[in-house]
Amino acid sequence: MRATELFFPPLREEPSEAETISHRLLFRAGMIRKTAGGIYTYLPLGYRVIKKIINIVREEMDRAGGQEVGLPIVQPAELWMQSGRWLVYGDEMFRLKDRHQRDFCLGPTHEEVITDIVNHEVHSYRNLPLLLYQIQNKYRDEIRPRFGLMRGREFIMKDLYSFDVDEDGLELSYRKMYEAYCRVFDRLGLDYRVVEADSGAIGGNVSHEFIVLADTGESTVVFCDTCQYAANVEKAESVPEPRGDREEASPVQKVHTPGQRTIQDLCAFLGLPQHRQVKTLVYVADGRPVVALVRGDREVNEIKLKNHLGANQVEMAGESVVRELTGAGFGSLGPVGLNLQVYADREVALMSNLVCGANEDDYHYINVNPGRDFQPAAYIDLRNAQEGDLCPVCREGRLKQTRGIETGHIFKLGTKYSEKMDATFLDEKGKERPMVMGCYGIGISRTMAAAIEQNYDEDGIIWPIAIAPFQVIIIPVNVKNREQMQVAESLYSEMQKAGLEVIMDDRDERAGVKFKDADLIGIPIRITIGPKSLQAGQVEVKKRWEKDFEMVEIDQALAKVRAIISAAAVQA
Ligand code: 9G3
Repeated sequence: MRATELFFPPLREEPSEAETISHRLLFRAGMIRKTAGGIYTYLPLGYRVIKKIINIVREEMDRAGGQEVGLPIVQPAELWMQSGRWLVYGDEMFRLKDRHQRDFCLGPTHEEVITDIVNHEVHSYRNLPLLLYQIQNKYRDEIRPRFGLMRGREFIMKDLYSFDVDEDGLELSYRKMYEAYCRVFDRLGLDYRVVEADSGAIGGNVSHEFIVLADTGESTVVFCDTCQYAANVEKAESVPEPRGDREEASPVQKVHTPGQRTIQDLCAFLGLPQHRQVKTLVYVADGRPVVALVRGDREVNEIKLKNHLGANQVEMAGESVVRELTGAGFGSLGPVGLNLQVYADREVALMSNLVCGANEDDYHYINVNPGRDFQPAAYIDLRNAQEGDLCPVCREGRLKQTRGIETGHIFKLGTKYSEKMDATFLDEKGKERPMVMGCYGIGISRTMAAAIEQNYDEDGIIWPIAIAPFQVIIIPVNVKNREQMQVAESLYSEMQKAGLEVIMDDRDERAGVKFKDADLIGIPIRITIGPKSLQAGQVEVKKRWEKDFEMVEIDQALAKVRAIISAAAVQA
């Protein structure tokens, strides 16, 4: 490819609404353009990266025994009614009507479609297990599409579905996929962690996320500094640890605390630390009010509350609802004398002489003791695990916290869909049984963005070699200099013949502009042909991820480039 022929509209200025580095750089490097909110066009350089990610994913799905299919994007509502999910996703689902006024949706995922196919076409245990996958656009009408490709409304996903005769079979398929995903992310050259994750509404209760580490990631993961435990904080189990400051229960006292609303206010006003207080939060779960209690220095984990209640929807109650239910506003709430369903984090049971709101504005209770002064409906794991917590698995190590981007998520689904979609098979005894399923996703377009979030510097993108749009860029400093162009052209054709992905920057531009664009786009290897180097019969070879460059004999350039590529490659 020659730069003068490449459809490459670089942006000199920063796109205004871009909030994350990958969004900015994908724009500036002429890789994507926004067609509508959350809807993007991939320009040639960007699409080359997408295709490379897809190829690696496809190879590893095939190696794991996956068979690629093409599933429809336009899905009939009937299938979603059969699974009972047509109304579950509300506005997030893109819906449309055909000319006969029949309801369809643009596929946000494909459990219903694939299970319907398997239901009609597979009837015997002899035809199982089956691993079917596709790589296709998905549609989800996010309320706030943001961060460019990271949270789009149309995005590219690889989704694979496994069908087995029983749980043991699912265990095998799940492990095969787990290992295939590790090979994918190793080959992509990304630093990732596999963490236990919440399964959400999809069903089943075992799932793992593949998190590409990046400080800008939306996912918070905790991992043990001693054993292998790692989990998304949505799922991570918290351990109630006694603080060793237990006291004899003193009599409750009601204290006038004018204008004291926050935990911090009360710390100062009462001279008591955060962990001697309790936070009382009112939620509405599927329309019913519930109260959550956690220690003052902790955060409520709403996913844990939702999972414990088996609720579809859990959201904070507004102040007016809170006032109606408790007689007080935020900041003065407490469990004492509250006739609502109260769930307390297990740590609260270990507290003594705690402080909480008196359910009366400007009044709090001190010396409140769980059991004596209030009885929660249950003590449950209700708080977010935090850095420094005891590890719930080895109970020796301490948890560390880091951030990242969820680029893969694999689930054990069990029979949830096969029962609803009647996907059954006859076992060897002729007995009809529901298939046991798993589903496995990789966000292709999100992975491209995540790769940048993890690999960039002040000059632009630093693509892992496996997914760079080109492996090598040849830059003649002065395209009007016959000698420089001669060497550039011969290296260009030599590398092309050697099967390398090489782009020649033959634009009549100042060298500085060419270097900046090469760094911005993130081409891993840059070969510069300039007057000084030619005098010595050499060219400059520079790796994008290093500061300095090497001088190499012209006839050694190809060998040098090959050595750099093979040193960086992870075996396929
Ligand atoms: C919907 C809408 C949004 C959704 C879903 C359905 C997420 C939905 C969960 C999954 C689970 C797995 C197969 C590949 C890996 C992920 N958002 N999920 O089911 F109708 Cl609007 O998609 N599916």
